[in-house]
Amino acid sequence: MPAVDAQPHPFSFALESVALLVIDMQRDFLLPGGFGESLGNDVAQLSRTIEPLSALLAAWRSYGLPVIHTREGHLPDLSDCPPSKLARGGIGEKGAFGRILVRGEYGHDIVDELAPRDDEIVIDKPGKGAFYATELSDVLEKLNTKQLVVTGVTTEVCVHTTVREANDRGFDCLVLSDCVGSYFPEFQRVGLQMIAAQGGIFGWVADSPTLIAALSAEEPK
Ligand code: TIU
Repeated sequence: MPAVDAQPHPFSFALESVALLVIDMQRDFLLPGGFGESLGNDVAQLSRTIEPLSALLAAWRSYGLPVIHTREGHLPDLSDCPPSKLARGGIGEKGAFGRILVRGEYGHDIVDELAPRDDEIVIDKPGKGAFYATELSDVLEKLNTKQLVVTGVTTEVCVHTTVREANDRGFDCLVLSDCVGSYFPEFQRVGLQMIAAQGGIFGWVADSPTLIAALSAEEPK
């Protein structure tokens, strides 16, 4: 059983019961000219995650382990978007990459470097958390998943919400510091601290080279 050197203590997982979650690595959050940047955000704080995440995906896929991607977005008629979210603006409006966070639009999809493979699961979610109003619980039950390695954007929004949801549902979550990103360096730092504080109040934190090294010591399943 691999054990990853992590905060606040080593994270152990079994190859038979672990899955990788890649949260919302969508063009509209990551690319210059997209929705995120149009809000005044520094997208370089997010795009620095693409390279380590690509390397992690290559290692993970070589072990045949499950990968689940998520995308935040809404139906074209926005019927699944709560009025409070709609009122804050942006969603459904015309952006540089199509209607913002609307399913089927170019900006809603995942960046080319991290494109899901045909055998990987893609969960479309209307909220910040990946469990709310999605099939994720059923998917994880079918996979017999007990532990999640969590990556993606943004650290303090969709990653945090999903990790909190997962923790409450009994999953152990390892969050990879170099594979999650926030537009705000302070939120990145504090967001990671919040996960591992108080004895790992809702998760563990390590970096991807440490996880890849632990994985490399194992035989593929
Ligand atoms: N995926 C995700 O985090 N959605 C957001 O809207 N994040 C922001 O930080 N805005």
